[in-house]
Amino acid sequence: MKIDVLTLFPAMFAGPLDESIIKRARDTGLLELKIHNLRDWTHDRHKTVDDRPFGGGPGMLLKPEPIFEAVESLKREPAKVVLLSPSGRKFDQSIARELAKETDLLLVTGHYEGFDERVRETLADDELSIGDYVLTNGALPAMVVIDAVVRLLPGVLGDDESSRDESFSHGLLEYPQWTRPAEFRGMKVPEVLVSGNHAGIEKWRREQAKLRTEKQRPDLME
Ligand code: 4FV
Repeated sequence: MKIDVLTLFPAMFAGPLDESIIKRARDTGLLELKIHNLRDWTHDRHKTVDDRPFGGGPGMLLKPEPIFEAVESLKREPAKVVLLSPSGRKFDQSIARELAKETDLLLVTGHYEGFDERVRETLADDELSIGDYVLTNGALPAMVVIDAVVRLLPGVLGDDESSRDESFSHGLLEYPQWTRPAEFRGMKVPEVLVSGNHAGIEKWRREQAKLRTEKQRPDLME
């Protein structure tokens, strides 16, 4: 998969995407990730990317020209242009699975009060929000999307890192798990898990996942 990111804060991407599984995906060529500075598509001495909103109001908006020029020069068919903003559809595991089927993504991250509406109307194939809270810019949302999507790409997770039975894979939260020691400070592992009765273990785990979801995320049960 190829992912291009358009941002005013390229340095924010150094670190989170240079470690562990995402780093391995980049090293093995399963992911080609490029971070682009929006200011590279400005032509004035001050590299202006923002301006005041028509009709007044607080703050500044991202101007259309630099973003249009950047997207037009970066977009390769069949790349999907995705805006990151609080007014996007709520990103979740099913959308992550959806995006993992794409070959090329162009993530456009916001800043200030957001985008000139013509960016949304004309350039965006999709718009995603990572949650109902306001961040200082769209860099972290882009990294969240990249992490959730790339780990689903075939060959990225080793067999000991499966995405098979994890949270949201069956619409439920994950069942509780224990590892050695079987007893720690008097706290024992549930008998069923050391019983060797695999059918019993599967049944118990499904029940636990349901109980946890009902308690923590009843909205998921609907
Ligand atoms: C955001 C979110 C988010 C809003 C103002 C950047 C900031 C600034 N993006 N999911 N939540 N963006 O808060 O995606 O433009």
